Amino acid sequence: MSLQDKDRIFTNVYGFQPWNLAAAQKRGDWDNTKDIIARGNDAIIDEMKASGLRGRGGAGFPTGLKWSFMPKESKDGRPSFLVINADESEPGSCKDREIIRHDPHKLIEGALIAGFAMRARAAYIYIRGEYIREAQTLQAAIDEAYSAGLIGKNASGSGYDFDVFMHRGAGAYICGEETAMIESLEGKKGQPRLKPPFPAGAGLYGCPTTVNNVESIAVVPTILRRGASWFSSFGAEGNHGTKLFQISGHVDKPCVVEEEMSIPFRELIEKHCGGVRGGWDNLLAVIPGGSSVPLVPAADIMDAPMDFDGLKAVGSGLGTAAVIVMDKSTDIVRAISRISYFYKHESCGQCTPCREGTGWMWRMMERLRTGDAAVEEIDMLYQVTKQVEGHTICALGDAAAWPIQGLIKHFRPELERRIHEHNAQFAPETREAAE
Ligand code: L3W
Ligand code: SF4
Repeated sequence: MSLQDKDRIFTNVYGFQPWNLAAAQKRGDWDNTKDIIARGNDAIIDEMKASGLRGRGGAGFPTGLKWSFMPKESKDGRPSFLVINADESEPGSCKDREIIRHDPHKLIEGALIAGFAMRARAAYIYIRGEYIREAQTLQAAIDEAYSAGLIGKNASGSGYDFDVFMHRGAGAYICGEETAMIESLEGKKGQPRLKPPFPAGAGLYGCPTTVNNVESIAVVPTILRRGASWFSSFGAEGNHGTKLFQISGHVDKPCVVEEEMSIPFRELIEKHCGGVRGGWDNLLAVIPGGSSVPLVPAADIMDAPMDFDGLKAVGSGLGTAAVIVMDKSTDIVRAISRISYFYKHESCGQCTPCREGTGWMWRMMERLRTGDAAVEEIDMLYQVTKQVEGHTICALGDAAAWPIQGLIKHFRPELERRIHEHNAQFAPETREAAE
């Protein structure tokens, strides 16, 4: 089970060809887009549902179903909007960056088709502030598409008017959360809103809005050209399609690669990364979906299907498919502590369990890193993660709790070893002997 070149959607992911419109059209982008639009809004949504595409931004929510939540009729003359999440900030994630750098027309064409299907007036692409060159490329591609009449008035000759705007973020991870992104687009502080209402009911400027990840939108034109059954022929039941995996850490050749969903972990790494540094016996653990999902120890991940359900079955998740491989040279406690620091730093601070809990958990993780703690505090830390998980406005609280829970579940002996070692070092008899 693995993908052949002819089945890849992102044929220019490594930038061997130019990103510009002429080159994109040679690769098949913008080919009779008008005909796809002529199929009609509901036919497109039905095709997307049949394809089995699940959101590629982390949550894996069925894309066609999400689109179907958008109203068919405008209430009080309110427009609908598509917001595209290009605020790629999850540690380990670097796929949307490659799409924007090398295949931006796939994203813009996808925005038009998705926007049409949902009867949206415009798409706002919210791009991570640090992506400076990517923002330049994206804006240049949007300008090309306007000049060629592909978007704007009578987009692609379809009779449908559709605008695409790019908006640059300012460096906050939390603006990748869909409602914080909407707040930020409205010019406010990027803080998540309570859900419900979901954006489809009340989103940007109070109007019906769908927020989709870059990859979710960029695959839309190819799915509609090649057909839902082509896309759904890849991957396991409920986990269909192809997927950009981003593999970093202790492999011989880190890379971003499009592969079939559900490919077993070991096959993914052997085929594209040249294996684990120092051989398979040297593998310690893997964070398979970006820093928000729990780590999986080596023995459990080897044969795991790299998809939403396969990784859930081993206590983790696919997230954005940012696969972080750690060999036995990794200080695993330090690695998770560093992730804890990230969430403490990125908490927007509006709910107490997250604002106070992320700082508390990080300080506790630092004590466990040095061993300056009591064994009972491991359980106390676990209890605190449970108080944070599920008790916050957005998923950042969960994201801060889960990596620590994974560490305690799988590496408790290592935490205890450090405590015992530290205590032995500072025991009175040890100190006296040293003096
Ligand atoms: C209408 C309903 N809409 C759900 C929509 C909802 C959203 C989507 C998924 O978090 C995860 C998070 C990170 N009526 C609906 C409905 N929706 N029920 O479906 O919603 P949800 O709440 O399951 O997830 P979320 O809040 O969007 C996203 C995880 O992704 N993550 C990755 C983060 C990645 C980045 C990046 O750099 N790209 O930040 C990794 O695991 O932890 O669990 O649209 O409106 N009844
Ligand atoms: Fe803000 Fe954290 Fe609450 Fe999310 S969970 S709204 S980041 S304080």
